[in-house]
Amino acid sequence: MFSKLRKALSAFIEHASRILFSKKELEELIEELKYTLIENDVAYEVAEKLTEDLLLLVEENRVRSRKDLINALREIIISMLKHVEGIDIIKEVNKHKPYKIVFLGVNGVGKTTTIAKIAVLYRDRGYKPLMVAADTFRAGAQEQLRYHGSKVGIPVFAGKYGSDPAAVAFDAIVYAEKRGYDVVLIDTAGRMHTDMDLVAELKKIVRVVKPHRKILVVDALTGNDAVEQARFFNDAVGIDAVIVAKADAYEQGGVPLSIVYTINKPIILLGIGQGYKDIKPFNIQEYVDKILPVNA
Ligand SMILES: Nc1nc2c(ncn2[C@@H]2O[C@H](COP(=O)(O)OP(=O)(O)OP(=O)(O)O)[C@@H](O)[C@H]2O)c(=O)[nH]1
Ligand SMILES: [Mg+2]
Repeated sequence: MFSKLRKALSAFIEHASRILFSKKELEELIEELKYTLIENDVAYEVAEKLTEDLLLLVEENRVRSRKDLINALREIIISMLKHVEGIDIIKEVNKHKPYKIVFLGVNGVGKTTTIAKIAVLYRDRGYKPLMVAADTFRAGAQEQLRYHGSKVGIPVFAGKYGSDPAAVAFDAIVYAEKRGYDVVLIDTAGRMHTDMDLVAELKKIVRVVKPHRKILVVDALTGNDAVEQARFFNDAVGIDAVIVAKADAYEQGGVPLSIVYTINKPIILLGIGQGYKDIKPFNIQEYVDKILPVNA
């Protein structure tokens, strides 16, 4: 996980540590670092901000050793991630009943699997989740959610194919209220994010459902595209948080940092495999520890 970014940053640190006495050479190396970061899925504006902040510290003579360099990078990256407040979708359940989440994302990113994983998280903590198949368009979409539901033993609410997804979601909420469900997890259609009909449909679902949270799922392996999707969905519908799926198979590493910095929304969870337990909280410290070498 994230090993290429770590390799790139480590190589930079080793090289830079040897030329700390020459500000000019160091500045050139930092400029090179910008492009290495971009190659590892760090969005352009993020790579630019990171290297500019580092240059500033160099100019202020605050980078005099390898240790300073690692500390500087660590602080810069943490501050880019920390200016966004996290949210806890487990704790929030206690504030609303039912607690409603609409999941968004383009096709194939891992949305349905992620919803099943989250339903399991809630169930394991003693809550009663309901999963809702609000994709009434794509053949197989409802069966997929039903399949996961039967695997994990969590109920699924589905409507008829061709019916209005917003109406299905609305009926699901009425159903959940009557039967005492704590959480309603709504799976939406995942056509391409450039599809304006889809945006209209998602807006309608949001209007009707009035979700407590709108969560975007992205596939880490799509790199910069994941960052673009985050930007697109945030502009079009507005999102509260992001889940990065397939982090287990992802080596470049720049996607989490880029998403948080570009759209100013937290990453709450990482998908780390195909099993139903393969999900974990995104932790800023852990992420930084993974992409930077040890400070020794
Ligand atoms: N390695 C890995 N695979 C994952 C992860 N999450 C999902 N997948 C796999 O990604 C594939 C697509 O997952 P789905 O959940 O069907 O994706 P979706 O976004 O619902 O796709 P559509 O409904 O077809 O648009 C499946 O083979 C999942 O097992 C993850 O965190 N890690
Ligand atoms: Mg799906």
